[in-house]
Amino acid sequence: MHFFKSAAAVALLTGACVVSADTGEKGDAPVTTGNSDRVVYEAIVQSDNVKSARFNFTGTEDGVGILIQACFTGISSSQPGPYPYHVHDFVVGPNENCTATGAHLDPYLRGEVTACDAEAPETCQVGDLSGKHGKAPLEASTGTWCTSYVDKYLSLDSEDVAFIGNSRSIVVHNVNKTRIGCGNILLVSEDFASPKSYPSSNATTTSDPPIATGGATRVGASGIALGAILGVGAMLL
Ligand SMILES: [Cu+2]
Repeated sequence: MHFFKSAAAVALLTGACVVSADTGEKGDAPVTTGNSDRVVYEAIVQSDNVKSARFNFTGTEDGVGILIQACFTGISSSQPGPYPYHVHDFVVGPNENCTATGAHLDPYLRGEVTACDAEAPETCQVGDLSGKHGKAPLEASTGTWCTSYVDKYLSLDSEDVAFIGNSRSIVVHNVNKTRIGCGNILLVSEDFASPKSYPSSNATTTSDPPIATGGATRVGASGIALGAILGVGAMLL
């Protein structure tokens, strides 16, 4: 029998008629702990429609959740946004095939029939970053837009079903859900000496990105370079 707990069930019991958050067949996502702020993952998305979307993932000082810093640049202006983006289950396929990344990371089997309620993030698909924290707005088309937040339900522990590493990827979508760019989430450092020493700069453009070897898409770059890009986010800590 599935464990089912949601406000909807309460509503049925009380006879109320409300629209509410779904939760997973396996329940709500638990808050993750033990996420070291010395561990750094990153993902870089580049495609015909996404000039650049860079993501940096680290643990937190108290180990609760993951700090995510992201900057989006030059998403095709013919698509005014806002743009959803998510952690997907699998790596990018050959020839930058985003379809190969599969579905959203959803270990608690929540599904996506009902949209994520950002007021109840534990009920959302674990990988639904934009559902929980907001989509990338029009500014991501016209220039660069950055964001920074802690997601309490993703994990840096390879034993955790909400682990972002190994085979996961980031996919950026158009408004109509079309996949317009994707990149693998790669480990940068397991013991980054000083995660808060990223130089702060207003880096708005970078040199040509390195091409990943052995990977299926153009991903890569150094954590330091990304840190520079994301310096603004680091300053928000
Ligand atoms: Cu997605």
